[in-house]
Amino acid sequence: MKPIADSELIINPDGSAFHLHIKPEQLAGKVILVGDPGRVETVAGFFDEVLHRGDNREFVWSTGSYKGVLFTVISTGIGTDNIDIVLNELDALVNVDFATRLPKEDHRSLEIVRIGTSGSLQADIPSDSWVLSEKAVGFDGLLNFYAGRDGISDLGFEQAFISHSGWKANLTKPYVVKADSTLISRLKSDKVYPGATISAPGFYGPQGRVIRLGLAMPDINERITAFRYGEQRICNYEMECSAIYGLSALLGHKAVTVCVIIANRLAGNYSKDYKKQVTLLIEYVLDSLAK
Ligand code: R1P
Repeated sequence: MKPIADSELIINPDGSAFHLHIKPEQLAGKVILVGDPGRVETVAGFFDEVLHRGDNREFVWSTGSYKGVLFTVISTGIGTDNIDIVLNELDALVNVDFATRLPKEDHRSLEIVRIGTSGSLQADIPSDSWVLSEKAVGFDGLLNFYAGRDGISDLGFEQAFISHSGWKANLTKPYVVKADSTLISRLKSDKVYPGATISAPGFYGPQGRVIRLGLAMPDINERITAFRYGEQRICNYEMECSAIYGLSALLGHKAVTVCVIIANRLAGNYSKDYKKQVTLLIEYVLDSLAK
C-alpha cells in the first residue's frame, strides 16, 4: 500500500493534524464536540486536571480527566463543512500512522458526543429543555460526496420526508443517519426528549427564518412539525449533527448529539439564560460517559 500523500493528509511540522493542531498522543478516546469555542473552557472547567490544550482558528481543544476518565473537548465552529474537517482529522489521529502515513491495521473507534444548542420544532418541547438526537436529517448534502452514503442512510425515512415536505428537486437530497445505540442508551433518561434532528446548511433561510428574504419552501417548518415516520418525529434544528453521524458511521466511530433548546420556533420565544442549561447538560454528559 502507498503512503497517503503529504497533500491529502497534511501533518504540521510538530506532528499535529493540519487544522486541529492535535498530536495523536494528545487525543482521548472520548471526545466532546461543541460549536462555540467559548464552551470548551466550560467543559474543561469540570476536568480534575488538564493535560494538553491548543487552538487553531475556531478549533479550540483541551484534553483532561473527569472522575479519572480521559476526555478531549474540541470546538467545531458552525456548520457541517467544519465537521468534515474535524471528523476526518480525528479519525486520522487514531487510525493512520503519522510516521509511515499508512492506515493502521487495528481500527480504533472513538466515542463522540456533540453538546450543542438548537431550536425546537414541536410545541411540547420548550426552551431550556434537552433533545437527544436519535437520528439526524441532513439538509446539508455533505454525505452525498462520500461513497457508501445510501448504505447508511435510512432510505425509507428519507423518501417519506421528501414526499411529505414537497422537497424541491433543485435542493440537495436530504440524508438520514442514526446515532450510535450504545451512546443513546447511556444518555437516555427522563431529562431528555428523544427524537430526530435536522442539520441545516444555514441559520436563516435553511431553517425557515424570514427576515427580508422569502423562502423557496414557505411552509417547510409547518410540514416538518407535522411529519411522522411511524412513531418518529423531528424535534429540532441545528447545524452539525448529520455530518457527525454520517462520517462516524462511515469511519467506524460512535456518535450522538444532545442539544439544549434555546428557542421554540412555534411559540416564537427564546431562552432567557440558555448557558445555565448548557452547563447542566455538560455535567450530565460527562457523568453519563464517565460511569
Ligand atoms: C448557530 O447559532 C450555531 O448554534 C448551534 C448550531 O448548530 C450552530 O452551530 O449549535 P452550537 O451552539 O453548538 O454552535
